[in-house]
Amino acid sequence: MFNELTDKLDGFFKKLRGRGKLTESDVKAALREVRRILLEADVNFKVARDFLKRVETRAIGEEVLKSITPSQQVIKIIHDELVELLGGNWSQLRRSKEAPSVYLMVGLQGAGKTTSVGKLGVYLKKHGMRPLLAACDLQRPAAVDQLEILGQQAGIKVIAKQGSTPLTVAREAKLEAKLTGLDTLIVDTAGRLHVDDALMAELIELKEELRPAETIFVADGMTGQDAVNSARAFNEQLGISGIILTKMDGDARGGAALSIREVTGQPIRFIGVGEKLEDLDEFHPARQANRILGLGDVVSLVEKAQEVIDIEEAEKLAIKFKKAQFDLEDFLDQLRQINKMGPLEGLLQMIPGASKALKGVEVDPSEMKHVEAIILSMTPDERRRPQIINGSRRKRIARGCGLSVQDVNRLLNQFLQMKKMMKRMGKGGKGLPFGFGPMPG
Ligand SMILES: Nc1nc2c(ncn2[C@@H]2O[C@H](COP(=O)(O)OP(=O)(O)OP(=O)(O)O)[C@@H](O)[C@H]2O)c(=O)[nH]1
Ligand SMILES: [Mg+2]
Repeated sequence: MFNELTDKLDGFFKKLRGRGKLTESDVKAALREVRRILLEADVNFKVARDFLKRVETRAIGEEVLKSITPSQQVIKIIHDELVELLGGNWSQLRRSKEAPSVYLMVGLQGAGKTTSVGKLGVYLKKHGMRPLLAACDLQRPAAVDQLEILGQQAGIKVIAKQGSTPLTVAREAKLEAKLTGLDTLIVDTAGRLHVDDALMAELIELKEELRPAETIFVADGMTGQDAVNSARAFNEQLGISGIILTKMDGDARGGAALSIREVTGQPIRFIGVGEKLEDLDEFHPARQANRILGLGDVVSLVEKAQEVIDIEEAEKLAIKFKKAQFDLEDFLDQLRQINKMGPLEGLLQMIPGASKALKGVEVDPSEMKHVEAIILSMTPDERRRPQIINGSRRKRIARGCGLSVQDVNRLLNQFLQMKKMMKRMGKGGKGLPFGFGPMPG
């Protein structure tokens, strides 16, 4: 959904990462480029401007520009501000003290309300709720049929009454939920082509009657800034508490997703990613920001690495990698550092592309003791020049640490692979894991 935006930002970050040092004017120029990218993705003009002002204020700070990885830091700041822009933490739907908790679904015609009623029903059912659906769109006869079909597919009961009024159906549905012990009521409503007084009057009446736990604005993500503007209008006139952005599987440019929270002050709770009942995803700002920035979870990796990795050591190591002077002692040091950061597998998944590149050099943390024992059984000369470790030396090392020759062989293979990979990464200028290097100069 954010593919185009992600591609553009990715190209931009690659350029930025290639820089060793950054000056204030570098940062300003870089942010102008981000601004252009955001506007091309149809982000609201004012939202983009304010967002970049916040990023700039933080990025021009002393620590960032003087740090060893200024470009990484700038990217991290963009990421953090993006998470905030998208709403910070994802929060569960609110529940009412007294059952049923009512979710009133509102929005313009064709936005995806009825479909989303079904999807939300399926989602809540999966999460242990007992939902009931109410067909309160009585503008179009087909709307009731549509919801009844969705209810059948989802195995969820639908309250519907052709020829009645929305208010009557709503009242009946709420009573039915109470009487039958259903804890959740999701209410479909009619849409209009434009925000108009008649539509709002009907919705206000429904809202007063139902006192919903949430009033959810359903917006068509493909319509970009129109979705944002109607969300604002609904919020001002009716009051909404959350947003579902639909059709995010299509070629939505992402502008609505990036602007709607800031403009309305209300969070995106879910996104619709297809026409099927299961095609509803929770909208987690941090994950979405990672996706938009094409970062994998590199941000938490940088954070973790900063906590535990000795920067000076890492710098020295990076130079060794580049010159391929990396030996078994460095290998051991590196493994110890990595080990401090927690399970390796999880870490690798956070680095885009790394789990593939590092395949075969993964070390189970529980194997660390073995690795240490093997390397410590070697003479200092062997550790520095592993190529001298022949068959008889392997046997001696194995005996020394109480492990088998195969264990020693495996370790030496892992080492060679890591060395090869480091050399490649150093040459390609792609940067080493953890964002250290290749060092400038
Ligand atoms: N691809 C895709 N299509 C969707 C999504 N959500 C809804 N649609 C489609 O959009 C069209 C309109 O959806 P509805 O749920 O009927 O929209 P509505 O807001 O209830 O429309 P009205 O009742 O006429 O106001 C349907 O064809 C849905 O299948 C989505 O997340 N992805
Ligand atoms: Mg509908």
